[in-house]
Amino acid sequence: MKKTWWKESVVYQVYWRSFYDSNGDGIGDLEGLLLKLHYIKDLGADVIWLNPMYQSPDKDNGYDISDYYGVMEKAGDMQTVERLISEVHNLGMKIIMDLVVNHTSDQHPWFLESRSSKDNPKRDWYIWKDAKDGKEPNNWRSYFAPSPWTLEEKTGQYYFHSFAAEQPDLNWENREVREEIYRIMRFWLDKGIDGFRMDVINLLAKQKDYRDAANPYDLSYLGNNPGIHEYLQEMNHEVLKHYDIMTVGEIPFVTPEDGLLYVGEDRNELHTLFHFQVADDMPSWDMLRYKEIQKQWYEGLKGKGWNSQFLNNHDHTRQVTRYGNDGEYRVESAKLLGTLVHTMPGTPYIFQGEEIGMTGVCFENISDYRDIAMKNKYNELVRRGEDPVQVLKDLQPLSRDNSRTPVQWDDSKNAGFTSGISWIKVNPNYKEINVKRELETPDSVFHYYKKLIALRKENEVMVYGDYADHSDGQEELYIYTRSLGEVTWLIVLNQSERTNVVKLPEIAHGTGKELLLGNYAEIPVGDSAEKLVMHPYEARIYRILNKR
Ligand code: ISL
Ligand code: CA
Repeated sequence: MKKTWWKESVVYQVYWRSFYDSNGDGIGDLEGLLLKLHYIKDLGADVIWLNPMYQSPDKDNGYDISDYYGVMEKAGDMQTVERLISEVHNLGMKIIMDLVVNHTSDQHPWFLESRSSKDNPKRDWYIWKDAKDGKEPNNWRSYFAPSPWTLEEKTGQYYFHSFAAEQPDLNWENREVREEIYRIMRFWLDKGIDGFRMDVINLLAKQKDYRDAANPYDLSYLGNNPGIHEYLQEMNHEVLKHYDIMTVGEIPFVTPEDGLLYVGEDRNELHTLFHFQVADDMPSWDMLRYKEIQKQWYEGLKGKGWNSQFLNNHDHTRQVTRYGNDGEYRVESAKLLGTLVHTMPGTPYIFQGEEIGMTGVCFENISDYRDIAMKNKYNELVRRGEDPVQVLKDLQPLSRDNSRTPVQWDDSKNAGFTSGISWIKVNPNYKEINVKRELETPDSVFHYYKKLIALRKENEVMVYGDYADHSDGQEELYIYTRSLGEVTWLIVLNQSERTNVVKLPEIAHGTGKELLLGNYAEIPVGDSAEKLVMHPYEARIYRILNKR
């Protein structure tokens, strides 16, 4: 595989509105990020992924853009963005921005024009259809609404939205639309950013006939439609290939086979992707499924394309709560999951707060939640007659707000996030879990992450090493190797609340092993050349010493 900086990097995701508030209005902002840049640098991250900060009515936390050339007032202004880009670069890091071009806000001037009349020149910039039998054009659902079709009374047609009604989809078939998007991309790249995280980029092309779906709840009809690869190749040709950048596509509903069509190195589309097989198939931890997914992606992309590794982000419940143990073994388990993400093949992502083991939340009231996806779903079910208490309970575990509460900086009011009233409640556990304490505690989650990242910088095997699973079929243990040339690393994880005896694969027998990193302090007792005794949620990384 060709060596590139973005394969070797660790990306840190900044959900700025919950990162740090510099002016006391209760909302994190870019100035706040500037004030805390050294913290990200100290952790060792190489690249910052900044969630959307463009001008927006903010119905979906910035994923509904009304001006791609403007900056949301809450976030800051253009000057601050420019300062941010140069400060990040001064610190030797890079910054990538969100590119949200499947849809705009319904307040974008393009849409205001488009909806105004059937013969408006911008009519065709969005997707308009006539009613079918006096109803929506088909039986589909949208991500955030019961139907992806909303009626525009004035012109009597429906417009299409894969997400909320406030997020109409652009019509990528229209050449003017594409050209305008490429202009926007060049505008930001010319400001010096180092790439894009591309929001639901495989949704750009739509099914031609909008036929009814057999199962409308399986939203996969929204993505990977004919034409998508032509658009991405055109985008690459027009814009991407002219810059030294990284691109990561958010690509739901893909298997490794079609994933490769997006990131194959010979395809001239994207560098890497987020697929959602783990998130979609695993509401909670499922070791066998996880191993299978990793194996398939490893084999599918090997030598041809590059993967990304993550277990949470701003849309998915914090990993220690969803996949680990956020009670008795929070610290161990947060470190174990970090070990996993950073030793799997692909570029690892850290979502802000993950590095201190932040946990999900369970607010008492629907009014404490802010997430449009959750609120719309709640309203739909309650309107349908379901019990509001039960509905809330069912939606809580995977609510996107689980990961959106403010970063906990210290044990002062509002966790030191804001001096004002926070836009979303702070997790009540901030007195125990916060950055200040993490920095002061030598064996904290933060310091463990720091070591993990440093290891990646010093050891190419972590980036380019071959992967092999030696624990097929085992439900609590994950034992795998990464190897590059003469170097072999062995990673052993005990993803359970029990002490487990681990039989080592033959490759580790009769040779020495050097423990490079582990999440327990004591020297292991009971270990031998053939087996290890592993504590609950214990994780170890060994270097296998070659037989002489
Ligand atoms: O579950 C998912 C994939 O199967 C989701 O995470 C999915 O990727 C998602 O809902 C799309 O997310 C992105 O686009 C949305 C925005 O609300 C999210 O925050 C963003 O990450 C619409 O722009
Ligand atoms: Ca602010």
